[in-house]
Amino acid sequence: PPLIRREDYRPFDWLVPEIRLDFTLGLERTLVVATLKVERNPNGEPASEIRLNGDGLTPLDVTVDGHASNSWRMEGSDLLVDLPGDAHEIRFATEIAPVANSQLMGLYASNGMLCTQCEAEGFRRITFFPDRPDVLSTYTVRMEGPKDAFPVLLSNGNRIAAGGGEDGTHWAEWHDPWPKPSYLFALVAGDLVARKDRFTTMSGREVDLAIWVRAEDLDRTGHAMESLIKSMKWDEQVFGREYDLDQFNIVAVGDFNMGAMENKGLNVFNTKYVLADPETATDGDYDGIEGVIAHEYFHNWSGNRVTCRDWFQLSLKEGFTVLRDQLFSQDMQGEAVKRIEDVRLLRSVQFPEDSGPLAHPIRPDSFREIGNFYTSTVYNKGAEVIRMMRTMAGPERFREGTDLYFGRHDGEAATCEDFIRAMEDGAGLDLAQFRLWYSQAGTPKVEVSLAHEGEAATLTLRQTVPVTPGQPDKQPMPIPLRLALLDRETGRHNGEQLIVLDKPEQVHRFEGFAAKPVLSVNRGFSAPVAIERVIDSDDLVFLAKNDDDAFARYEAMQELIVGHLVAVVEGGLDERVQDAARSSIAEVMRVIVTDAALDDSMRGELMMLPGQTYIAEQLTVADPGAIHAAREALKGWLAKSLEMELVALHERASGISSGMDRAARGARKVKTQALVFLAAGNPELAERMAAAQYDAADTMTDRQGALMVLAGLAGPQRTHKLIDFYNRFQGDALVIDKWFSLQAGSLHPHVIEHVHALAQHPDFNIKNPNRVRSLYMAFTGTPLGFHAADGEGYRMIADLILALDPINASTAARFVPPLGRWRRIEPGRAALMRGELERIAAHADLSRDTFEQVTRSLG
Ligand code: B3K
Ligand code: ZN
Repeated sequence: PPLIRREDYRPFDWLVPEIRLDFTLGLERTLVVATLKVERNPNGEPASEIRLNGDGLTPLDVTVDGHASNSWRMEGSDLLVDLPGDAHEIRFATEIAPVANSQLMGLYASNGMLCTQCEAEGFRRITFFPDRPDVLSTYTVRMEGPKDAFPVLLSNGNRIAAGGGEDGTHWAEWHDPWPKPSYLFALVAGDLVARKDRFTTMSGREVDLAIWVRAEDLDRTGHAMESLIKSMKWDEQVFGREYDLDQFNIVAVGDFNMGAMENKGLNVFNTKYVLADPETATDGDYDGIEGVIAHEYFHNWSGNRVTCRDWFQLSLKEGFTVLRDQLFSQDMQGEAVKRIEDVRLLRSVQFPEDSGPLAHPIRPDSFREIGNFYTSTVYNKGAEVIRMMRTMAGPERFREGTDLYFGRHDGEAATCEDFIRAMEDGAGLDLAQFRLWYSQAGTPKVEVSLAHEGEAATLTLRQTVPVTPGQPDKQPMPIPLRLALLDRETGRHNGEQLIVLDKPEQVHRFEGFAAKPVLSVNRGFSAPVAIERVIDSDDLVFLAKNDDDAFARYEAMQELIVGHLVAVVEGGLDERVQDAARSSIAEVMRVIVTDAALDDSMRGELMMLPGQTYIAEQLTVADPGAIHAAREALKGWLAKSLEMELVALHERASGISSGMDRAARGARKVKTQALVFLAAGNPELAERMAAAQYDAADTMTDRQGALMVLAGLAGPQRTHKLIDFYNRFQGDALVIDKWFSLQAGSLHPHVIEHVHALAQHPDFNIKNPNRVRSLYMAFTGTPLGFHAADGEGYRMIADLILALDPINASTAARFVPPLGRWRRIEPGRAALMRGELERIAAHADLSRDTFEQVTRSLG
């Protein structure tokens, strides 16, 4: 497969101002007649033919300007049609087989319904078209099909006509007035019911809202609808963005490659991000739904009204939209906890990506398969980069920048450079050097030290940007650091400052400190960097107890624990030093567990130990077994030292009534956190308490939390509750997904055998991405399973990739990165991981997706 380069971008030679699609729908066979109005692009090259992308299609009945045409040919899978003049109408038909489409790209069948997924290059599996985001057309879509199988017919925009035939068929015609690229096209046909509501926009437009699901799921759509209405309101208030059609439809689908898709006026969602009630969805699921509904809705402006010129610009819409959904969720649920959650995700997924063989800038320079670049780097680091602009400009000036961006580029396919320029002009920032954040990969490292002499504190900051594949030399980048100097006695400070570190080294002097203050730096995680600071553990303890920035408080706790665990793993630590470190961690943890002034949501965050992958990131070469052992040992020690406090916390939290308010949610969070610790210190007690929590549970949050703890324990309650859970929820796909992933992601020493057995379970289905992910993605996080020293876990994932690749390439390729981490793992396991990658690479018929990921990972 060829390498596509950002530098090679050329405008398309033709414009396609209008397209009409006529579908004759069937699950086995669907006929598509496409009619394209094409005109020469004044900005393109004069060409005698037009290239229409296809993927696995055969053109039928090609006509040009109403006459049957022979002047076309195929080149690979593309259709090339001769066009002598400046404007033509091209028409052709294609025939597709939705039930046979296991890739779930293009038009496919799910549970008897038909639906589409076109981003990034799925439209070419439906019909021939210049399938690139800079070709914008207005779409008119007519669908016709059997009324009993497909009573509901949906597409983008507004429904303009509908009718029925005598023969049991019916039809509907939709028109979308907003020009859009093909990746935003969508069609849905099925036996669905809707939760309906209305929204009046700020200028008074009445919008009909509908969330379409299978009849049995209707009563689980309330939260999604509330989230949608909140998102629409928030985007008006915070970004001044108003909805622009008379209808907004969301459809939930059980077979879907990712979370959801922002098709214009017709968002298609994974059921996971729509359906919720307290018995079947956790508090985390509720938040996920709110965030993803918002994300897709926000794309209506950041993505649809202003789209991307080419796929290298993906972060233009994704990074920006992730930031928008993060800010929304911060406003809905509280800023501190949301920020901590976002940073945890960034560090556990994006940091490892940025330090491994798949590292790429948020605006990549080349790819073979764009599907491989829907990454945490493009999404989450992309959001961090725009968040830094917001931090430097302040929210008001940032808003001026986004207003200018939307105003300037409405209706266009834009670039990251366009966004940066709008920020410079609208927000008044100088981003000349800041552009490096778009072109350089790798997580910058910032070394921080604070000295004190006389009345002055001197801060020294030093940055390095690590070497990444294809980028041996790096320039220093502007790194905005929010910081404060805390008085050691009072814990107070005289205000926060923003320092932008834009040189390799900078020194800042602060006067008026008779005693050495304690430095709180990168507050709110103002820059996505790794801070390395010289700091006493006493100061970390002080910050963990006193810092008024919630994130910084969390961070101090993490740093304290990571420092200890890294020292343990690196070995040679003398017993006394080790005990002293553990005692100081236990001391802070006691304050966190018992502090009456802390709210439980925040307490739950502060109690969370740094994750396995984040700890591994701190080591040049990691031994997953050793990290796991050290982490469990610390957990056990903390549980033993704080057993009474943890039991009391669990008891108090159990007394808080169920409900969806902040207090009840916080209580549920700390309850399970307490069990997680106790399981490592006193497994018999934890088993009893978890079983009781399971039995008393009136929410999925409590039930899942209890079962997660039991799944990692050896006692009899493990089996009892797993059987009960299965019987209780059999047939509810989203809950059975949880049942799979709780077992596959557990700390149980026999997790590999469990996963082998689950793969044979009648409910396992390799064609359903949710089920595949719930079994195997959860497994790739297990130190004792995936990283089993004999390589059996690696082999299992490689076998999965090979089996899944011909069925669903984009899902298969997502399992490659865990194996690609080999360079950072101890030599024994590294060789085994590499061996599995080589075994995959040796297969001749790999998809473009898997081929690219495997070769880059071996690189
Ligand atoms: N834009 C889609 C992602 C499409 C992924 C295609 N492989 C969802 C989102 O980010 O909102
Ligand atoms: Zn998105």
